Amino acid sequence: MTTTYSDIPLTRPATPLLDRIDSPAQLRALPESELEQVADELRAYLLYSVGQSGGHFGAGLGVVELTIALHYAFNTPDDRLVWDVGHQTYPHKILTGRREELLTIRHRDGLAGFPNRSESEYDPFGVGHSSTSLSAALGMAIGSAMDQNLDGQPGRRCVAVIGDGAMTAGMAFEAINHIAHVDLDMLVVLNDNNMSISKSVGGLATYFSKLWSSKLYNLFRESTKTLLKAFPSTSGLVRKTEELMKALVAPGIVFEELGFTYIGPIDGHNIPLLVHTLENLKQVTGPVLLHVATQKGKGFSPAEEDPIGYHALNKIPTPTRETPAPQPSDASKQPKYQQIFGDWLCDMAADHPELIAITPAMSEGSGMVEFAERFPQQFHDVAIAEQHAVTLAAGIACEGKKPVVAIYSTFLQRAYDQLIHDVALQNLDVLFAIDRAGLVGEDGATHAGSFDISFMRCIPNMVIMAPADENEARQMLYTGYIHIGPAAVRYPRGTGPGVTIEQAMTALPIGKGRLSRQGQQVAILNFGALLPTALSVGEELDASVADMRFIKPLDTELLDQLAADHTLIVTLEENAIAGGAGAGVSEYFAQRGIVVAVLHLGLPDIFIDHATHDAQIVTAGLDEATISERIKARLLKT
Ligand SMILES: Cc1ncc(C[n+]2csc(CCOP(=O)(O)OP(=O)(O)O)c2C)c(N)n1
Repeated sequence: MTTTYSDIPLTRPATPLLDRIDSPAQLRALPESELEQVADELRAYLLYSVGQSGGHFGAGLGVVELTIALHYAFNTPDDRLVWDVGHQTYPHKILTGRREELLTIRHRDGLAGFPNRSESEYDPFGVGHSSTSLSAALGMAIGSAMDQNLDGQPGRRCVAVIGDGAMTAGMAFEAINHIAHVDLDMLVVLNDNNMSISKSVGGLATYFSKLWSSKLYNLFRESTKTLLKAFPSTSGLVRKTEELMKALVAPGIVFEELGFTYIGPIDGHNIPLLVHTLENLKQVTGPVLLHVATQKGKGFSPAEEDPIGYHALNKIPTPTRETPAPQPSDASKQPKYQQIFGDWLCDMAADHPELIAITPAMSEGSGMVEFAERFPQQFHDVAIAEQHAVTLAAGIACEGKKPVVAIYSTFLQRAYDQLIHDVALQNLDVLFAIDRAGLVGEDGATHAGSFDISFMRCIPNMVIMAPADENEARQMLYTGYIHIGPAAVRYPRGTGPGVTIEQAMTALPIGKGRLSRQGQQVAILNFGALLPTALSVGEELDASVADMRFIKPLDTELLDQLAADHTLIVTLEENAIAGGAGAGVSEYFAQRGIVVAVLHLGLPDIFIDHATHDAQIVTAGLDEATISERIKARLLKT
């Protein structure tokens, strides 16, 4: 029985058994009868630790028992355990020698929020984006089979753990198709909690729900004890086991048809059942899919009741630590860019019935919850399916409607061909609201929106805008909406400088920037959210500062004028320098034969690890002091 907590401990709970587990081998040395206690202590420690550090929450709580059972049954790290997305791996990190460091998770120089190959040998695959686990684990299974053929030893087992949300992505389907074809030994654990970040949507979710509520599952639950007795846990009675398992397979199960041995659904919080099932599955050859039913937020009542709100948790602030008041993350009242987008969407939809908003499973993060409630007919959550989201928008645009694709910069990477081939090449009328542009802080490099300017700027027909403040964001969204053709507005995570937002919507002239400060000698050309920094540096150095607004088309008139009046042009953006907006400026000068000194400031050619956004900005050399130093140093050479 899982212990259910209702408070987050503010002092470290006693975890005598867990404290003795510094590696999965030590876990495996325990008698099975002690695993329930390990689960209780692990959950208590997880609650305490995430309360101290902040971080992903509900998904980890839901896989405490599954994580224990997997490490107990499999010989990790030799056997490969590949977690999908990786936001649920805090229990895995605790059991794999990172218990004490968990308090540093997502902090600078601390543990990463996701599995990371350079962090631990127990993390065989780095992750952060969803639905990669099946392909990666299949690749490992192929490698393992090759080694096995060489030395004749039994191969390493390869296990992928994938959520029902992640299972909705094209990549997962592609891998399932190929796994059946390759037909190697491989275990896929489907961790089905009926939740993505929001409620899981789509035909697959409905199908899983049917399996859950099927007579078969109830029968299975009731006869668990008998089944456990019948499962030989260590013997090699493969045939008997397979026959028994076949009996559990519902006729017509999709996965069976696709070439998997399908088992389940089984209770993902029942450790003995999990351990015995996994032990037995080791005897089964070929691809196996074990369907495990879990509850997101399990064992912490507020998260069980509100799994969406408790997907992640903010660190409990020190002054209030005496009064435990766990807050789901994003509880702050400050208007963020995400809210500005959501408000704009509602305001537009009220007058524009042709508006169709699309999200690939990120309606909360993208600020679309109110819109979804008020305009359900104009809202499509397509599940974790970025490629589909973009081509769906293209199709909608073909019918004279106006799709707005709300998508994080990092996840748009998945849909690059769709952006080029399906939208831009056909010059279709789609607006992209690109969220989390630039560095994103604690989620780290996997989630950074570092590349969208570079990868969009080279695509014909695109109009690309970057607001410097909240009001520009609103007006740019409107500008992109009424523009006919593909347009993108890229805005950062969190809050802006706090300017007044005009309710009235006014289209900006396409390809026109504005001079924010007139100075001399140096002109800082700012693209996007770093304008306040640019203005401070401008004050210090008496430099001109332009809010360029458009990355494409560039305001060439303004460029001509600034190049003529200044000795140094500095471009500033929170995007990779390589191929970024600054590169566009230099290309323009080169084409026109304008000779002027140019300094590009942006994200350097490295992946920037998790830390606060401010710390990441310092790492990138984009803080005020460093920018000022770099400009002064460059001036000395001009
Ligand atoms: C390609 C991609 N799109 C979106 C996300 C954002 N995201 C992180 S977790 C998550 C939900 C995953 O649901 P599921 O696989 O069921 O795992 P659970 O959280 O329920 O354990 C989403 C959409 C992502 N990580 N990667």
